Amino acid sequence: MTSGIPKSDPALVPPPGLPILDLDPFDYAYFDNPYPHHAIMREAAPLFWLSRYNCIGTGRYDLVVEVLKDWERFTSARGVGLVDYAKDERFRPQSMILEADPPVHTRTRSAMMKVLSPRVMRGLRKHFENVADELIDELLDREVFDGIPDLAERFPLTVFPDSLGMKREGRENLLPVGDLVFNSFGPENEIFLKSKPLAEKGFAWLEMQCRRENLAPTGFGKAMFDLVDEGHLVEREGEVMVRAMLMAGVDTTVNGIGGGIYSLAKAPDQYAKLAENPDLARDAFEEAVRWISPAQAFFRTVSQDTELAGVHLAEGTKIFLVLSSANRDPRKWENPDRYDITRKAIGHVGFGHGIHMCVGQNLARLEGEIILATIARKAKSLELIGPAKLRYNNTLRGFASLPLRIKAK
Ligand code: OVM
Repeated sequence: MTSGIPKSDPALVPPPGLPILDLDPFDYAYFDNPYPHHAIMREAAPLFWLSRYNCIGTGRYDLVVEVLKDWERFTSARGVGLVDYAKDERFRPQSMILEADPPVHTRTRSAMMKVLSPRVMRGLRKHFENVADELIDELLDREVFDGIPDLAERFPLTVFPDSLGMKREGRENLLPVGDLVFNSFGPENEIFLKSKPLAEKGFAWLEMQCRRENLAPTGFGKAMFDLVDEGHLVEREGEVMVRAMLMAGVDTTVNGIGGGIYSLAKAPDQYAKLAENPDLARDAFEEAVRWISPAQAFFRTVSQDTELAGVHLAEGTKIFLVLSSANRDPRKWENPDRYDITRKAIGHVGFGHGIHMCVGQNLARLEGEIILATIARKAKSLELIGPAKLRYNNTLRGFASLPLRIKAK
């Protein structure tokens, strides 16, 4: 494993006229309360320069969308983190979907869409509901529990690897590996370095789990290798795509579900509304993805000299896209800081936008909806009874601990 360190490039200087921000969007203080920092980024100008990382950034909704739409000018193939694959060391073997542009991306994305199709999702619903039923019943018996390990981690860690068809042993490596991969999109700071030793042995293990001989005869993994057998992908591509599912599909849904539970526990009026009408669970989850933005930010790289918002951008400039800020941009959202399950949250960029928009979004929604609906059907109250503790990650926003009490209806 190599260490991905962004080497700030002295050739990259701030375009004239841009506000220069000295804030660090990857330090503990920022993560403790990112919202005032988002406001600074949004209000400074459409684009700003981050002096600590020598890159452009935007926290405005319309610009985040504009950049994400335009994959030709703003490439993903040079990495979607701070590191520029054209200049720096890659932290891990390059993804053929996340870190690729068309035409490669078109082929791999289409394979992933087949594996995670709406029809496949419909086939999973009943099983997911049964698992959620049993889990929430157990938690209702306990009444007091930690919403992260006991629920937000447990549910996806049960249903996701099983649906993929992966072996049981070693699954404890999934979260640490995801934690490190999502840290690696940011700088090599203390948060990144602390997550490294925990994941080191998981990387080799994960590579092995992606091989066809280690996958069950049914599930997403098998479906991916069926596409290999049909000639859509070569063997190694099949493995890389299974790896992408395992790296991208666990920590994200844990933080999405944790964020959904936190959102509802912090807004008792919204929980009451949901408990009255559990059919709102899918909207409640969607709004939580907007309000929390479990995936807070990604980068793109300027592929050729261009202009954006009237600013000249040099080829090779990294652009920091603050999805979480766009999701609370008052230019786009009314009362953006309010968690409102009846809001039309559609159009948020919590799953991204454009050709790279989260390919697992319907699986994430299925998991999130089912957990929130099951709680809402069975519990008359959902209360936070102690301090919510953050889990620090350079890309993901979520919690390490959520002390909760739920009472049966
Ligand atoms: C991949 C990959 C890994 C982590 C996250 C992700 C957010 C994709 O290997 O393609 O998407």
